[in-house]
Amino acid sequence: PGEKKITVVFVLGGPGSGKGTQCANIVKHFGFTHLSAGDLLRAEIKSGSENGTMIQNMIREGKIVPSEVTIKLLQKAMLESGNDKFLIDGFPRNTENRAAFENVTKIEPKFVLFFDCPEEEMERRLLSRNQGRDDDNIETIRKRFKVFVESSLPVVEYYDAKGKVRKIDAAKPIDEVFEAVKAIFAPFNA
Ligand code: UP5
Ligand code: MG
Repeated sequence: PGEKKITVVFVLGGPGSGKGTQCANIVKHFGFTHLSAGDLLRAEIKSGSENGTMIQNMIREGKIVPSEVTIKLLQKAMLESGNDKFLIDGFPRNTENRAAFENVTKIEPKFVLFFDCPEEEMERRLLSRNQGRDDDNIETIRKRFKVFVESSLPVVEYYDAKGKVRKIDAAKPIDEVFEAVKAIFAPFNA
């Protein structure tokens, strides 16, 4: 165990399950810093970094960007935040992401918040989001769903076996989902 007491919660769930929406609520009530791996990767594309084109192509195909790229962005954002409580949203997305994060940072998540939502509902939400995301088209959405089931759900299962998963029914309206989320984070208000 490291010297500094850092609290990390992984926020996982399928594309459009509401990770970003609920993280914004958690930040307001519980003093966490929200780090969306997808947002950090999209910012990296915009910044014109040398990895930008590679990241853009992978996101368009719904593929998972190499761990070292994502982990570097997460570590930098954690340092720059000055906070010690983090919601890491949309990461780890596969077993390799998970193992690499553990090895590099030595951080174990406090728990995993898992937003459970049927694909048809997630598809509806993504197709009506209209935020100009390159990956919100039906072809890429189907690829994202497939990668989620094949690569990301095993990460949830790994933490579930350790008793660390807090599963939320994410198909309900936003405020009802947040009521369930609040119950899980209540200890952090102390
Ligand atoms: N909405 C939200 N909650 C709702 C509710 N309860 N009822 C009705 N509507 C609801 O929500 C999506 C939409 O639904 C919004 O319009 C919202 O208002 C509405 P949002 O909160 O944005 O859902 P979220 O789960 O955050 O969806 P997102 O599309 O961001 O999830 P993804 O996991 O697909 O996207 P992410 O940005 O994490 O990753 C994108 C890509 O980046 C990946 O496919 C991958 O290619 C790459 N990536 C990596 O390679 N590595 C990483 O570590 C991370 C990403
Ligand atoms: Mg998101």
